[in-house]
Amino acid sequence: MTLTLRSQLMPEAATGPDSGLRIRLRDPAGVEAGRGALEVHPGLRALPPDAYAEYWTARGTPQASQEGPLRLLEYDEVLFASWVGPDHDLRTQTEAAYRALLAACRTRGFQHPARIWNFFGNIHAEENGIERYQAFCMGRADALEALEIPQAGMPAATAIGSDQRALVIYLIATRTPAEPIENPRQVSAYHYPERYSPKSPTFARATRLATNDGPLILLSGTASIVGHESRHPDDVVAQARETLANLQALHDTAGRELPRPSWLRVYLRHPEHRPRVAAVLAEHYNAAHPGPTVQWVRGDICRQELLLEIEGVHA
Ligand code: 3EB
Repeated sequence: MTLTLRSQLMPEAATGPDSGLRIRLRDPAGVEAGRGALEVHPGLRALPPDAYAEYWTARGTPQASQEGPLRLLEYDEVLFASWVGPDHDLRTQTEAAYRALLAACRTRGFQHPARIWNFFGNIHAEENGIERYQAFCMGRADALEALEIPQAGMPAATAIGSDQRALVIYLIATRTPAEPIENPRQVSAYHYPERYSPKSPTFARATRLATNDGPLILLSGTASIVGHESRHPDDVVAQARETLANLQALHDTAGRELPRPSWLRVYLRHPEHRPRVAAVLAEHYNAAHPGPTVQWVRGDICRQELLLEIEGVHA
């Protein structure tokens, strides 16, 4: 049986589906649950004027549950899960979060994480002698190793520095595996040389799910990285173009016949870069009618020199 999974970025003022997973970029970081909905606030700041809420809906009557910092919303073929906890001693916290999240998924028969988002504060600060992004990567890698998640089973992912002191993780898991997609322009993150992190980031560049509405492509956060190296350190326009070239290469690899992106989220280190990046996006997607809905967010990208990152969904 194919699964039903739909994703939408809707104006905040509009009435969205009343059940499913909702993401609202709002302070403080946290989760609201109840009435068949799981609402996650990653603690990021959306850039005005437009305000969107992200909705994920699935088929069936949802079953909500909670185990400490873990919240779960289970549908027939899809499980949404979230974790909100402290982000000090990030390696330990991340490992605990991933172990708890993935164990809860497995117990319910959802062995395959297809997409996961990670947010925590002070991403470039040092902790126990390493940068906190590296500490996060180590905790995550430890948990995936312990749970024996193979490279072919890695989810698409986002990891962004927020302005809050909290670890917020949420994910989408399925009973049957999503198909990972790697980018021919980029070294797979799990093969990055050690200098980026003593234990490599463990994610796929994108994952593909077959749904009742057709193929769904879940794009990981994508930046101006070619091979494993950051490109155009001081040039936000060139970074935007390189990032779009990466997204185009992913689309070409997944299959050109697949749908275009329906929505994108752009994380900007410096909000004042928005008009310049928006011009690059407009140029790139101007042939698409309608082009993707775009949400703009203030966030720190995992490498200091990277000024933006783009994630999204093709549907
Ligand atoms: C990169 O390509 C940019 O560690 O989960 C993008 C998406 C990035 C996910 C993660 C990191 C992660 O390496 C950074």
